[in-house]
Amino acid sequence: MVDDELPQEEEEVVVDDFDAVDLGDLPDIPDEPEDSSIADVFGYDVAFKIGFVGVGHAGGRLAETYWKLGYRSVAVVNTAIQDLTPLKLPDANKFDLGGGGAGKDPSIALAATEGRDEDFYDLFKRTLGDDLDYVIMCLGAGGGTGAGAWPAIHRVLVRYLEENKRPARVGAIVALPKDDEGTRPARNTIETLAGLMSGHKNLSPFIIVDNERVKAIFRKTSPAQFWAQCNNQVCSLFHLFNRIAAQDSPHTSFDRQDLASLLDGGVVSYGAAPIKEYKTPPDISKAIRQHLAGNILASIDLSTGDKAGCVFVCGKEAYSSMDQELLDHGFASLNRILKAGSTVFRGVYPGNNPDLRAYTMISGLDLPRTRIKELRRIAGLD
Ligand SMILES: Nc1nc2c(ncn2[C@@H]2O[C@H](COP(=O)(O)OP(=O)(O)OP(=O)(O)O)[C@@H](O)[C@H]2O)c(=O)[nH]1
Ligand SMILES: [Mg+2]
Repeated sequence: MVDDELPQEEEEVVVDDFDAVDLGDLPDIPDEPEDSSIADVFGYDVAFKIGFVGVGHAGGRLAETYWKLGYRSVAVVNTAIQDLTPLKLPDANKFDLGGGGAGKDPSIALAATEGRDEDFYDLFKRTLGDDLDYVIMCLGAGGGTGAGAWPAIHRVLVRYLEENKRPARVGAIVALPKDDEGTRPARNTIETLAGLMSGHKNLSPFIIVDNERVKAIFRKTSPAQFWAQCNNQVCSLFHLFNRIAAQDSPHTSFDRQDLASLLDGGVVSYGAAPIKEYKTPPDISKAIRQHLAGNILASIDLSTGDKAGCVFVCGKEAYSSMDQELLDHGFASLNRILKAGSTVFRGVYPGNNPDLRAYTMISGLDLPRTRIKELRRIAGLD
């Protein structure tokens, strides 16, 4: 090192005559804007900050399930205090519209929301925080409260996000009734779906749970566990995508942008397939197809989808010994299931699971037309 590159010792500056300039009374400097974000409690990163607003009994339980997973931007609204009380959420996150329930009549809940916009706004301010990437409304389409109160919740959520300079990305998780619930829930559902799809709401992601399939899949579950297990399946799988998209893989990462493309694509469906045998290409593609077709989300023609994410989580043995071409075949098989020209976002992660698992989300789907037809018939509309 040459001499003039050596650090120079700083010369001490001595101020012996200090003449202050007269600037009058200096205005107060405002404090840093208050940080009103609400921290989730996962202990690991997630890709997006997501808030959940549950409306009605089903919606409240779905939102509570997200709270149990570690999300903290959660609010629930009901017309029946008796449905709010059992939810394991702080009282500040619950909002009672009053009236003791809507008795499966959405017009009662709609009337109960009139003039309550500012109450909803305050609830969102108190419970959701201001740094949200998405907010998802959760509701049962066949009841009275969820079906009647969601339009006001949606309207105020959009305003809340806009005023907080957040993208107005609002999605929905909607539960369809079982056949044996009868005419009224079926009719409410048809009207609710029509409302959710009308105008330029662009609800995204739009997740449709079919309770007729829940009934079939959880038929051996005790009544005490029934809704908890069903809701947990829907919510924990969705959450897993949010978690995976924040993790780097030494192989192929499914990233935040990939997940955003799927969540912004409208109607989505997702499934998880454990793949015990992975010797031949069909072992992989068949497992993926079966689990997308046999889960509790409403059955949708997958060939209407235009984007998918497929993440393989490989146990040690699979990661170190299986042929890479099997995974490539799995990705390619999804491309063939979807609309021509579709995109499949890929992820391959080494995991602690003993087997191989495929987690798949498909987006840009049509509505579950066959199920809607059945519900129209039950509603006496066809
Ligand atoms: N997936 C799911 N569906 C549910 C759950 N609870 C109720 N449902 C379904 O939701 C519909 C009834 O909606 P509720 O949420 O109970 O009704 P509500 O919105 O509270 O309306 P009212 O009780 O009429 O005031 C039915 O079709 C049920 O099958 C749940 O926890 N999960
Ligand atoms: Mg209710």
